[in-house]
Amino acid sequence: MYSQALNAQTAVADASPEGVRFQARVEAEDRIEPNDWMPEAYRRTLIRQISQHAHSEIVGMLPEGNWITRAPTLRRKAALLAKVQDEGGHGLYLYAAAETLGVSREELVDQLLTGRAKYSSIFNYPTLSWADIGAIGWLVDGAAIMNQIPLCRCSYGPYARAMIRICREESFHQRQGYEIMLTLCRGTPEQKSMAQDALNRWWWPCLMMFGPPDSQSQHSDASMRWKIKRFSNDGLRQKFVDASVPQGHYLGLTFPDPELRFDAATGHWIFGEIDWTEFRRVLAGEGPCNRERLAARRKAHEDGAWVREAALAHAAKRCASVRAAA
Ligand code: BYC
Repeated sequence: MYSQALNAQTAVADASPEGVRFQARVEAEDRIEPNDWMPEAYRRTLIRQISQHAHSEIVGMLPEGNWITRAPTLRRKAALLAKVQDEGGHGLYLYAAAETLGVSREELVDQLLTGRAKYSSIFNYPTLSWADIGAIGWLVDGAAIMNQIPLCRCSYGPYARAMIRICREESFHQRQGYEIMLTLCRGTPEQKSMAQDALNRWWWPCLMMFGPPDSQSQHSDASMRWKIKRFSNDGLRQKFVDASVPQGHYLGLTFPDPELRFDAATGHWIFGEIDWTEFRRVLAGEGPCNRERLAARRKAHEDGAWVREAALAHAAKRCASVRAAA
């Protein structure tokens, strides 16, 4: 309800002189910087999206982190460890980008830990086998790149700049995931069937990552007008399907969608109906791992309390010694 009300409000263009100037700058592809005037609704939309994005990176470390100790070789372990660390780094750049909009890191973390903030639905699914790590890299990071490349041109400077480095790293993640899938698909029949099982379980949740259908996307109109979003949810979902289906076929895998077919007239892959009831259930906290994920983040936060206290005590001591020396 809140979101619908907010959208209705943001969909109306700001007709004040500042609002008109702001929109003209956006349309001229000028970057908006933290100290520039911006409509309050633009600021709130960015805080919402950037913080959800940051939370997704941090919660997204959990399903893969679960496999670091069980990666099949030292090389796989090193690559997975580096990938999970990259995700932690992405979360930090994104929290820093959100902070430039006048919200504190503590407030954002509190919203996540108290269940008031959303993070990507995809991270509420379990990683049951090693092939899931391949499928996540190939498909989840693949979907993330499809969504994030246009964000490198987002109208808000700090978010756009953070996305450039994030996209470079995501692209490496996607390749390492596809390479895991390729190795499994060229391996024993058991390995290939693990890869198929992972694709069967991750395919539909990956399509949900792009958000509700355009007809139900509350924020799209305002975000497109402000050039935060450059493509609609359905537009990006179609691009992802078009890119991924030939990759899956190259692996010799089949997609868990009997309606999937290539439409020569449009050059697109047509796919079946997404189960939006499942999507809404996951967003409402009823996905397979929602409770587990939040419990893990709360425990990490509590376990890290001593680090925050020690850092504050250290900073206070340094301030005191600088003052004493002055
Ligand atoms: N899951 O009006 P809409 C990663 C919410 S992490 C949960 O279309 P918008 C990675 C939406 O927030 C990838 N919630 O919204 C990390 C809104 O709710 P509120 C994360 C979703 O913002 C580790 C409501 O539904 N990527 O790459 O215009 C390992 C209505 O939706 C979802 C980003 O965060 C969802 N899937 O469009 C590997 C990218 N979809 O706020 C990989 C940045 C929608 O009104 N975000 N909702 O309560 C975006 O591009 C946009 O926010 C979205 C949604 C396309 C996701």
